[in-house]
Amino acid sequence: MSGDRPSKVTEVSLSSFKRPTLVEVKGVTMVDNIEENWDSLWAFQAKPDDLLICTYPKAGTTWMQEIVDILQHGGDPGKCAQVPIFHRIPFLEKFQFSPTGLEELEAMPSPRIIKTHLPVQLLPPSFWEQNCKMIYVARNGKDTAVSYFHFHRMNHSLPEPTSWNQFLEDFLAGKIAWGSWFDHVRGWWDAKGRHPILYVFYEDMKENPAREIQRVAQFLGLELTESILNQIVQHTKFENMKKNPLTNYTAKPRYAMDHTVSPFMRKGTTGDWKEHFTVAQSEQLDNICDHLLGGSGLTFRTVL
Ligand code: PPS
Repeated sequence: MSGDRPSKVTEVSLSSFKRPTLVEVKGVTMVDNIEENWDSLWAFQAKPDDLLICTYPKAGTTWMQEIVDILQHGGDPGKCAQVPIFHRIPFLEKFQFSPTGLEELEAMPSPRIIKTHLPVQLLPPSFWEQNCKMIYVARNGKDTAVSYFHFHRMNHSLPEPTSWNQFLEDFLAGKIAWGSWFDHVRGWWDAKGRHPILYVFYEDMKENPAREIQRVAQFLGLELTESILNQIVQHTKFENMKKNPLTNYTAKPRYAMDHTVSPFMRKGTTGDWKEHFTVAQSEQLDNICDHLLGGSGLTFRTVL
């Protein structure tokens, strides 16, 4: 299977491809095609052995997807299906391209691994009813904002950003696709007390990938030998995933993602935000963190 086709048109070019607009879904800012398909998304029927990987965009989703897929295949990347990661683990709320995420999942045998960026209150209820396991990956807000800004530039499934300053203003106000980062990371943090959710930090994965992969394996009830663990660490290193066409998103057609504007696998570091934020912008984000995450026990590292 190659890249996706737009669901509504057959012939497209970079110039004619229409980026989505933003709308509100139950008070959360979303791309318009999610609102248009909301009823079928909400009615999604999860199965008890579905595993959900949830993130705010740009938190390290693809990294966790690749780790989990390899873990589920006995630690051998060669045993995973030789198709891009976005087909192996469908994106639940993908509606702009055909097949949609819902169609891909319908056709997929169990056990399924599913990717979503939905905030906790918008997750289809069947996931809770079926008591599905969930892995949530969170990344500090500053690096997330920078990564998301560059992703908006190259990914035509998102509105085109004007400037970094405007984008950050919208990010801080939660007026971007998938809503407020602050509400997202906190909502899923609070939910982990009531449900089998493994909460993982991108910064911890950078600091000690072996330790975090081991945590994921334990959560999934899998035992790992030292050599398999090392193999997974090597295979999922940023440099290796960046050059792997099955993980670097170059299999998407150029009308969907233009890697000449900014590569999907861009920097893969903690602290790149310092190249973008002014001191005032950094303090502003810190203050909102204090206000909105204060008292939750949830804290982020912005340098390693
Ligand atoms: S998406 O589109 O929301 O699913 O994107 P997501 O995969 O969550 O995030 C992309 C960012 O994660 C970085 N990345 C990695 N970092 C470290 N190690 C590995 N293996 C890795 N794989 C992906 C990717 O480079 C994006 O971050 P930035 O800061 O833009 O480089």
